[in-house]
Amino acid sequence: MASKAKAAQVDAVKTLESIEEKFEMVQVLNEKGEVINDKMMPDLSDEQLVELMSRMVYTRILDQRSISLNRQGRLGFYAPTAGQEASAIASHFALEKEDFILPGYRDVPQIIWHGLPLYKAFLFSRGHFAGNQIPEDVNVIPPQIIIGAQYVQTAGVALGLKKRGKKAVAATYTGDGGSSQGDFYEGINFAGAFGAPAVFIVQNNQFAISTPREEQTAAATIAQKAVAAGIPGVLVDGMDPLAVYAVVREARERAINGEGPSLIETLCYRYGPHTMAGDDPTRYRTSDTDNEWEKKDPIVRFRIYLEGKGLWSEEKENEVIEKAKEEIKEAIKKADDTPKQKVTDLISNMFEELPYNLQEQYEIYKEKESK
Ligand SMILES: Cc1ncc(C[n+]2csc(CCOP(=O)(O)OP(=O)(O)O)c2C)c(N)n1
Ligand SMILES: [Mg+2]
Repeated sequence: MASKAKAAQVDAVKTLESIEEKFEMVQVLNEKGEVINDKMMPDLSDEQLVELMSRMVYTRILDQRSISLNRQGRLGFYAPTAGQEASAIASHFALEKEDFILPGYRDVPQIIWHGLPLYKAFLFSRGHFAGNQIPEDVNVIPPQIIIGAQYVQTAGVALGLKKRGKKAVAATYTGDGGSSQGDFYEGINFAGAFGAPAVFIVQNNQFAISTPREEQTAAATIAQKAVAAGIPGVLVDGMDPLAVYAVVREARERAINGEGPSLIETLCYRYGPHTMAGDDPTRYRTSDTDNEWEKKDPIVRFRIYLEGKGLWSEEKENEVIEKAKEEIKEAIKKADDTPKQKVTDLISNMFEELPYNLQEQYEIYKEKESK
């Protein structure tokens, strides 16, 4: 006769539910640009607020121009960023020059604001090796294409910073899709175990190409995945620049104070396609959902907030737009003027010492290129 099941000692379902409900979304500005959470209001000067807005507007223009240049065949690989400006730019604004950034392919704006010259970002898009030659004083590594791989690398960079006694963090970005990768878990777990000063950001734009967030994980939030690694996790409104700045700044403070890494999920939306390589978002998203998210636009809400404080105007915005267009024009010209990549460049840039088979190929191409 089957023995009666023992009464459960703990209610595992209740434990899960009680954890999940704690991950409420942090917000400072609502969709109308009103402050709804003064306690979280970051300590930013008027000048810094204007700078943050300027960078977001500039980045939106850069996105529009990049899409157009791509359509003209003047850029190569490009992953659109519109809609993600609060998530990407305000999170980066909370970092310092000495911090390291390990980006994914959609995080090119953050590394530009960290110091990568714009023309190099365009060369990266064209697959030119010079786009991945980062100036010595710019603490970034080239954008990662392998989903999630940068999370493991970030744990290593952060541990290196800790061992050298630096007051700096390693910050990284992946997407909602990236949070399903093994590298994601390995990275946050390792950094947690070693108390490494890392800031792990997941830009949850709710789609991994066409796969919706709901099919990505049974977890109610991505932020709660921090619990298993024993590190703090925060869910933040990724369309709200002030909330994003506040939570990333706090995570950075904890990290440099020796309190280890954090995981931050920024809930946002990409307005455009996944990349310019040809996916059609209308096949996996409705225009109703697009419209709903465009109402939450980070630039619109920040503009209303700043205008209310007398810090922003149409004139100011136009100045930023003109500056962006001018700089983009100069940068694309500089990219055009960069000598074309040769096969020998590609080979010689891969290794310090060439293996014999590549040495042979190198000689063959050198000969061809000399004609
Ligand atoms: C390891 C690996 N698997 C699959 C791919 C193909 N791939 C490129 S982008 C992408 C979706 C990633 O989505 P997400 O992490 O949500 O980032 P998003 O593009 O939305 O910013 C996939 C599966 C890849 N680049 N690397
Ligand atoms: Mg995504």
